[in-house]
Amino acid sequence: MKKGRMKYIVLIIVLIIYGVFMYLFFGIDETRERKATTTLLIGNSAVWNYSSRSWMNITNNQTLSSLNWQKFTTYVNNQFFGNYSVWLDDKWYLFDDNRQAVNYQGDLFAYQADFDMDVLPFTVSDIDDFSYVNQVLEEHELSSNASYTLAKMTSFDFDKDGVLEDFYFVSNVFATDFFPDKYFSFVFMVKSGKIYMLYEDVDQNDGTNGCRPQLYTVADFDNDRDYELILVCSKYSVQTPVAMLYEFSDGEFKIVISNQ
Ligand SMILES: [Ca+2]
Ligand SMILES: [Ca+2]
Repeated sequence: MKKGRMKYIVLIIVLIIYGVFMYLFFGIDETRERKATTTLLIGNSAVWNYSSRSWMNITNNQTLSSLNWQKFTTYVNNQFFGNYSVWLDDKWYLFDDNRQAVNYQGDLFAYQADFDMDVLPFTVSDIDDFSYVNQVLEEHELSSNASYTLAKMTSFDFDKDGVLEDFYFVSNVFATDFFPDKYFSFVFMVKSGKIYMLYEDVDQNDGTNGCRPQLYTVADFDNDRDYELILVCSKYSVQTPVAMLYEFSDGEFKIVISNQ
């Protein structure tokens, strides 16, 4: 009799532990996934909306103007800038709570979301070691003895494993003091000695074609705990740059949404 009761108690305890375990690993996950609706302003390049696990370009003027006077969390040149109301004219203007204009200089990233977005600050610096750049140039049959109009890098822990990844940005587009036969633009990540390409463009150079890539924002835009990143590529004398949001999955970078 006593033994039989003990069995039930053990069974109930096991069921409770199982229930708590399932809640922690699946229940919380589902709660987090539900909170993933956001609108992103990528400077003058794009306005993207994410809801029900899908991305959408917002280009409709009526929808865009419906964002006017709405409050956004803003970053300028990858630094937190403040919570301001936005207003779209020739660019996004920012206003404080007293509707006083707030000036900003540089690249604006702003979001509105039903969750606190994890935005990763970073700074770019000159490339000190060109060995990976030369490897990429040689793989594209370009001379490693190249002149550049862009040669920058930055490092951060993109996959959150405690080790920094290096991101390289190189290009020779829009050169004025030299004239290469071919232009190139590359953006790639190096992790454990391996190159992962984000952006590659090589073609005949006419001095004004191609575009100049730039890392714009690194953040967990969809609240799934993995970082994604936004590249912006500026064309010669064209107003709207190309904007692309990348995710890293199955060992490669994929474009999730672009304004093109
Ligand atoms: Ca890492
Ligand atoms: Ca994410």
